[in-house]
Amino acid sequence: MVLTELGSSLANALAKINRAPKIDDKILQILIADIERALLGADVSTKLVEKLKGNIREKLRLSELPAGVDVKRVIEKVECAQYKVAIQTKKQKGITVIKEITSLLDSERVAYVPRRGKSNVIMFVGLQGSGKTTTCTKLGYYYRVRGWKVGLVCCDTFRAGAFDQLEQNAIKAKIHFYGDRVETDPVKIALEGVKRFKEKKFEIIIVDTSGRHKQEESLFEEMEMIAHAVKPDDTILVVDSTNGQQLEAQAEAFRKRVDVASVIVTKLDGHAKGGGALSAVAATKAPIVFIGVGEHFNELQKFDTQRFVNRILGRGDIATIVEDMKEQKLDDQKELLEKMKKGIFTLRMMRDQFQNILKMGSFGSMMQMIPGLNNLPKESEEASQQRLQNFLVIMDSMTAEELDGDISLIETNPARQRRICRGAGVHINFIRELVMVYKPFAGFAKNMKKMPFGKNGEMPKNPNQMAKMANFLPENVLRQIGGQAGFMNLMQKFQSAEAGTALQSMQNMQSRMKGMQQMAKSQRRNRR
Ligand SMILES: Nc1nc2c(ncn2[C@@H]2O[C@H](COP(=O)(O)OP(=O)(O)OP(=O)(O)O)[C@@H](O)[C@H]2O)c(=O)[nH]1
Ligand SMILES: [Mg+2]
Repeated sequence: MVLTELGSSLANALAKINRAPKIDDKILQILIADIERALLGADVSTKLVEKLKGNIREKLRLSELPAGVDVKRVIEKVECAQYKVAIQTKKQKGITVIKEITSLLDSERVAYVPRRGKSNVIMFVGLQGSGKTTTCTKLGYYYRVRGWKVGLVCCDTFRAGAFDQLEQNAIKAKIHFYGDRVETDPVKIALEGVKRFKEKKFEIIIVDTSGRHKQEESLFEEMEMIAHAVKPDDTILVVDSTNGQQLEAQAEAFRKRVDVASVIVTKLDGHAKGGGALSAVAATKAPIVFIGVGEHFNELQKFDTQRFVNRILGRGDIATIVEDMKEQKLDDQKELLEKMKKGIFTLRMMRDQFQNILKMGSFGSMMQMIPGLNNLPKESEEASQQRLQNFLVIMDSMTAEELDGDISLIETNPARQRRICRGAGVHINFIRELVMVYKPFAGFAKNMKKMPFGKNGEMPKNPNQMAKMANFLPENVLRQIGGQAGFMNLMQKFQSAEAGTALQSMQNMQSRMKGMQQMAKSQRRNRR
């Protein structure tokens, strides 16, 4: 998980404030010292930490706050209406502790946003091994699953095997690809690839370039020539987070030679010192647009500073889930709901839901966005994701009759089970597990008839009805999201993330959460 350690130390520091009976300067000093320790531990530069401390001390003067202001909220909240009033009366610049931490990662500049119906040429640059080729494919995949027409151009003629690497990635991610095994001039390839994709009205054209192990003149010259030839709309610098604070100098060096419009920071998965990398890049004022959190195509997360800080502090990020679902048109699940309300839930429906989960990004990154579920160990996330993939392969080798029929067709027929598993190339145990995961889903659908949904399938708004709804969740899921109160809080977040469609998203989430939980459960059972 990204920066889990930093997140939990900051959250602990803030929790101390909440526990303190009275907030005075001494408590504030302790908070500042705790924050300093946490940030330095995550490799954030001393210079930036000193600046942050100075800002908090200078701008958060407890004695100057008007009477009646809730000091705890002032210290903690990202946006605090009460403090805004205080600011207006005192004519101070608004600052809270979390806002200060957020500003460490904020680059202020606005990044390029691709436009639909137009050819957006995006060129990737960066040092050798920073993750350019992997990230090109991840970004291509990101746009493809959102319905854009995507093409990849391989201009790396420097490293042997570069062509094959990108071609194979493109095939796996189902993205169009252009490259030339014979041509040695990267500029010619770039021109030809971009021209072809433009002619065919591709909307996202990604140009992968070669890297060098350090900032060499030959790398910069090649980069400049390609940029001059294809005139990219966006140039993305890819940097490896394991380089920590050094990234400030690296990003500056690239920006001197090409117009780096935005940055992607890779390899942030499980890297405790990523705070140094993110803050070093932000210090150059180039906006971070995505972060790489694993080697798979879906392990790319859109980067939004405030949402990111919320996420690492364990406050969840419902807004991103709702946005992702809308972008991928996963929020329109009327048909699914209608069927479930009639008590119908087939294996085909489960397969579609599992595919949706995988489209949303990695399992772990999605869990991180749900308050209360963001502390699962990495190992269990990976195992769950793998299990999900196995289930999909199994369901792919089923006939229509098996996918749409009663589960007893499979459950009571060992010969059928063997045939399906042979086709899928998995052990027979997996199908038994699949049946075990499926059954509670089907049971849940049967229960849905009794749930207090509105006329059009919407979630109840009335608190009593909401509480009733919470009782339909499995006990352990309910406990993890903080009981009835946690559930209601989550619902409200969905409602405010986007009224209307978000309610439906919540319903989808409910069934997904149940599925995840079942998987975690069967996993624990297997381990025993
Ligand atoms: N764990 C992890 N590994 C990553 C991530 N992004 C890239 N990698 C790995 O980093 C290694 C180098 O990635 P590439 O995409 O080949 O790097 P590159 O910048 O294209 O390298 P050159 O073409 O040689 O300049 C590969 O093993 C990738 O799988 C990430 O976000 N997390
Ligand atoms: Mg490469």
